[in-house]
Amino acid sequence: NAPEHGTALVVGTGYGGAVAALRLGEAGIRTTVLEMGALWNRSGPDGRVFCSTAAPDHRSMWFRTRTEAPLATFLWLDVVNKNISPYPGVLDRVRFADMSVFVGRGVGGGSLVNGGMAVTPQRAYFSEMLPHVDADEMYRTYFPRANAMLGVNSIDPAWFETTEWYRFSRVSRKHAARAGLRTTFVPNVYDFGYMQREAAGTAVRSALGGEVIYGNNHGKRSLDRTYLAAALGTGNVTIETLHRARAVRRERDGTYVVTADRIDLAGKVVETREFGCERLFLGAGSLGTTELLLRARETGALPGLSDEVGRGWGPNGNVMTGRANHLWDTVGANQSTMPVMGIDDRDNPDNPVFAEIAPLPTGLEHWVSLYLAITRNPERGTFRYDPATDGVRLDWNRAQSQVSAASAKRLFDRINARNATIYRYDLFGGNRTFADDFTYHPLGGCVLGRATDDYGRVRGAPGVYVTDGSLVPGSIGVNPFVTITALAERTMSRVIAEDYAR
Ligand code: FAE
Repeated sequence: NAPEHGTALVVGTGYGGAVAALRLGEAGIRTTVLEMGALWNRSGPDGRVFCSTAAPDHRSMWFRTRTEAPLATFLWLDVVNKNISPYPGVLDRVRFADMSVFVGRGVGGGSLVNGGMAVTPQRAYFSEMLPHVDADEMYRTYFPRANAMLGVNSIDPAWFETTEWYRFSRVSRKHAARAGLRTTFVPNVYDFGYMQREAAGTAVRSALGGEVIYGNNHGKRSLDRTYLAAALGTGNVTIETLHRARAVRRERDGTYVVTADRIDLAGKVVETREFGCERLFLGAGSLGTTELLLRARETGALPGLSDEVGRGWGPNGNVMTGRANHLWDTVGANQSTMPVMGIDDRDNPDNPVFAEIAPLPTGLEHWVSLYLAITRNPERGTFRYDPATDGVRLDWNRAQSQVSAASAKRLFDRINARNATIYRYDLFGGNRTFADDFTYHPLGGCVLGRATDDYGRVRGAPGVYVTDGSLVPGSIGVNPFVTITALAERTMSRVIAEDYAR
């Protein structure tokens, strides 16, 4: 296979990859994008692109025979997961020894499966995590740019107060208030105008139809409708789907070659291709980018990479928990899948927590208040290359997760005490009240200013850049995609102005 020379190559179509693709395309640079997942634009036999959470089929998960939803059971029954046939479905759960990581697969990456919560971090905590980044510039230029491009909007507070679809949030707000805790609205990329039409019965239901972790058929401004659509619109960007980048090497002339396996819908490798490029932008996410760079360093393909590659990983302190409400405190059979409110105790110096009030849309009253708490867990994990499997292992243990669970427990013990309520034991398996063994927010592995310079230029590999969540050092205190997008915007404007001008 002769290398096919393009000017720039992007790996991954999540937030980091999508920003890179658009800004390169706009600058007139011919850009090829490799994405291991599928393009989600064609309806199945049921007339829908994505399957629903309640009735998952082959489209739900990445090559599985059974779904692996985050909430395993309900009333201790295994009613949530279903048998499916293997297919390049949209949600993947990557299992390491003591931590599993949920990620999106497909054109749009995590934006296809996530809850759409679009939160700009507190400035003080952003600066604590990323002290070398000019916060003035971020909050003046790049956070506003990211919010505008992603189509972030907020729920109409008047509608929120009256609609049955957010009763679950109002009940949790009341319980938090009794414990002296503040709540705040959380912006989202889901179109709230569309959601109100769903509620009125004039639009097809998506968020109000139980759709989220296996994709939304309507309403959500995922990246394929924002950044990636704009990138393709430049005429300079092409996306190769079902292409999994496996290896990176540097040629004598300083260009790079990425080896990628093209798979079919059964997961079989049908072709191995080489893509040459002058500059390589890694947007394969915290797991994908770190694995590519670790493998390149450890197999000797890019021996100059820093020892920092693989370090500084964290789950953003994610913990889920559920509380059992009193019979008179109904949360409603009808629940929107898009969270819009969080318990905001981030300014508590003893135990800062941001706990989102999560829906549990089963179509039945269940009296459960569910939460995704984002704690400030300072523990960090390390990825190591395993030559036996040609994959990576994650050094992260249960005691490290316990730090997150303990912090969430301090907050929810307060709420339970003031409301005379208890935790639910039936949701996460093993009678556990806190699920701290999985994360939706993998961050780090190629931390900004350590494995890269302050603009994502990979140390020891000139012309290679990281633009995704692997830059963020393990914690950002809120849901991460706005931060990832804003940092990618900052990197791309610097790289196009400086590196391409040379
Ligand atoms: P990401 O979006 O993961 O994109 C990486 C892309 O690269 C994917 O499309 C991969 O398929 C692809 N890829 C990986 N390896 C390769 C390879 N070797 N070759 C080719 N392609 C590859 O990365 N965040 C929020 O801010 N708000 C939320 O409400 C929220 N809810 C979430 C709910 C769920 C269920 C999940 C899973 C995540 C949620 N997140 C949320 C996290 C958010 O989606 C995540 O931080 C970003 O998607 C990460 O963006 P990256 O660009 O780093």
